[in-house]
Amino acid sequence: MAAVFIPLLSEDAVPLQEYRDLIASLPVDHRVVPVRQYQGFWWPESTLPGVIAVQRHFKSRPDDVFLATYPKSGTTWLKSLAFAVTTRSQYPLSDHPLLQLNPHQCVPSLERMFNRRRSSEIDALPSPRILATHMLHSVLPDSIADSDCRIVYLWRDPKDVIVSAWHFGEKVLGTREYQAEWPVDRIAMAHCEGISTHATIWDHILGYWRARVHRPEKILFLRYEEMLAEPAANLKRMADFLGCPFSPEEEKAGKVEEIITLCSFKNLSSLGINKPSSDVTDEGTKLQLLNNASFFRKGERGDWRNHMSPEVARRMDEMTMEKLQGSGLSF
Ligand code: PAP
Repeated sequence: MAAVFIPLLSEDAVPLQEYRDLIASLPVDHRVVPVRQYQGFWWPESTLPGVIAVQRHFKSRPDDVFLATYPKSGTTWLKSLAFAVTTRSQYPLSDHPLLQLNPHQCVPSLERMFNRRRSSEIDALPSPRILATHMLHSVLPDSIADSDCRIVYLWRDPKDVIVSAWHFGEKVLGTREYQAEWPVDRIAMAHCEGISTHATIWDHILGYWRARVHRPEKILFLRYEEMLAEPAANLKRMADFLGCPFSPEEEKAGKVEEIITLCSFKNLSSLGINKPSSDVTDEGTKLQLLNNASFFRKGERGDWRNHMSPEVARRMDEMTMEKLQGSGLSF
């Protein structure tokens, strides 16, 4: 697989204006950040122009690879691993772009690039491209959903997703008042009632899972907790799926472990580029307040225990069981 490499570019600060009237006509909710209801789901208002633009204008290529995630499910990690695995013959791991760039600068987020009027850079990428998306499967343009493109879907314990999003929310909003007004338990319970952005975590997972049932060879399901527990086996699965399996020589030379170490939370979060002082590029209006360090917090499983009451955690688990029941996907 060829290199996919997005160099650092100056950020265009003016978001897409084209769909302003359409978006202004959609139902709105201002309780946390402004969200609009579009095609049956609530979306952060700031990301919606990019979603609509992708639906209307994105042209996939048969050999595109999409990394699909619900926000805060391990996107940054998945981007780094997929990028490192597919470009390993181009870059020595000792002098790798991931040592100089945040993973979000190596693998572009589709709707963000469209939102920032940078879709021409996506068009200019050499094939095969690696692109990321938080869009639900049901709102993907037909050019992706009905295509031969491969999709790697990463999911994570919804309780930890909520906790991670809660911490991130404070950074996005730049205020501790948010955390006070919306404690984790309140966000989790709202989520159980279907009040969320990007659909609920369960609907997001199930959308891709059901699509996978129809074309299992094209959609790979990975789980954050399993990747933490068995990184080598899961990395090899991903490499096989992406058409660049590790050779016996590479395995013997320790290439799998080297990539795992390069992309580990410990390593990436310790790099200068991912320290709080580094500027982030390529974010929507709200996210301009962020810097690269915002994508690294703990990188563990089970942090929900420190933030969620046992009753609410039980409710979340019940929801997970109920939603996944009969799907063939086990929690
Ligand atoms: P995004 O969807 O906005 O891009 P995403 O990367 O999915 O964010 O979520 C960040 C989470 O992934 C953080 O989890 P936490 O809040 O529970 O700690 C972050 O720490 C974790 N993360 C980032 N990089 C890694 C990594 N290399 N290994 C494991 N977890 C990671």
